[in-house]
Order: sequence, then C-alpha cells, then structure tokens
Amino acid sequence: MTTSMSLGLVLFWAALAAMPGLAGDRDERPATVNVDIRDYCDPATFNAVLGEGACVRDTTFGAITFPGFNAELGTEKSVGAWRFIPEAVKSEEDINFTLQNLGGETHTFTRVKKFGGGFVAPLNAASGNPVPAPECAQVVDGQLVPQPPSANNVFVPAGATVPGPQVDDDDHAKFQCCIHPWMRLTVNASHRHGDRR
Ligand SMILES: [Cu+2]
Repeated sequence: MTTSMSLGLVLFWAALAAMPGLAGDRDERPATVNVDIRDYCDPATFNAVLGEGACVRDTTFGAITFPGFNAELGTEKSVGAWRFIPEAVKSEEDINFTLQNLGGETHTFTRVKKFGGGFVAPLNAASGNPVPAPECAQVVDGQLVPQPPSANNVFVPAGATVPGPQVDDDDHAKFQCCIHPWMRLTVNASHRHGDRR
C-alpha cells in the first residue's frame, strides 16, 4: 500500500468518525464505570487504635500496619495503597459509577468543587489539606462534622459494592474520599460529540 493510499484511508475514516450518527458507537445510555476502592489496612494494629471493626480485611496478600501507614503519610503526605482505581476517567457519555470497596476500611466517594480536606482533622493535617472541602465536612465550634451521606457523598463500607453518583458527559467532576483526602478521581469531559457550551 502506498503512503498516499494509507493517508487517504485514514482521512476517510477520520471524516466518517467525525460525522454524528455515522460512527455507530453513539449510545445515549450512560456508561457504567467501576471504581475499585483500595486500602491495605492491618486489622490488628488499626483496630487497636481506631476501635474494633475499623479495619476488616483478609491479609493473605499483605497489610500495612498503623505505624507503617503513619510513617508513609508523614513522609509522602499520602499512602499509595489507599486509592481509587482508576484515578482519571474520560467521559464521552454520561457515567454511572459503581463503587467497589476492596479494602478493609470505610471510604467515601464524594463529589467536590475543589479537592480539600475531609472530616478527620489529623489526616487533613498530615496530608497537607488543612481546609476541609465543604462537601465533606462542616466546621462546628472548631470541630469537623461529616456531611450526611447523599447521592454525591457515598459512604462505602469495607467489602461493599454500591451504586455511585452520576456524571453528565459535559461535566468536569472531582471526587475524593472525605476520610483520606489524597484518594481522588477526576472526570474529564471529552466533548467528542460537539461543544455543548
Ligand atoms: Cu478513604
């Protein structure tokens, strides 16, 4: 195949894909995006400090102790094993999130305008997020009070799989955990189907 022939084919397919309704993959139903919520808490050492039931998980494949967690948080301002997977999503259509907590602690999946702290003051301080995101916490008499659960503030217990928030394809959305503020996910709208703004 000559170079000009290949180029012609590429241009043909590019033109076809750009025509609304012809690409064949446009589907008005929302896409389901699964988010894995992970942590690596060690039940013995976490529960000794945080109380029975704070961490419930199988440690066959390892665990990070409470002192280990605090050591990493102190040097890195985050703990890598506590995270959302994926951390970035491109939205080409509306999204329905499904949230699966594969860790041992409760996490939240909370839509925020701006990333900030959560409702646990020591974790905010240690992670460099001194100001709580208002969607996560209110400050009452100097104390952080968690915002109640809602469609955009979903609490996911250890081991649970629950439906998450919905995002429109023209939204740029940010989600974080209101307990561990470094756990974040960003949705970027692609505007593949034309500019709606
Ligand atoms: Cu969390």
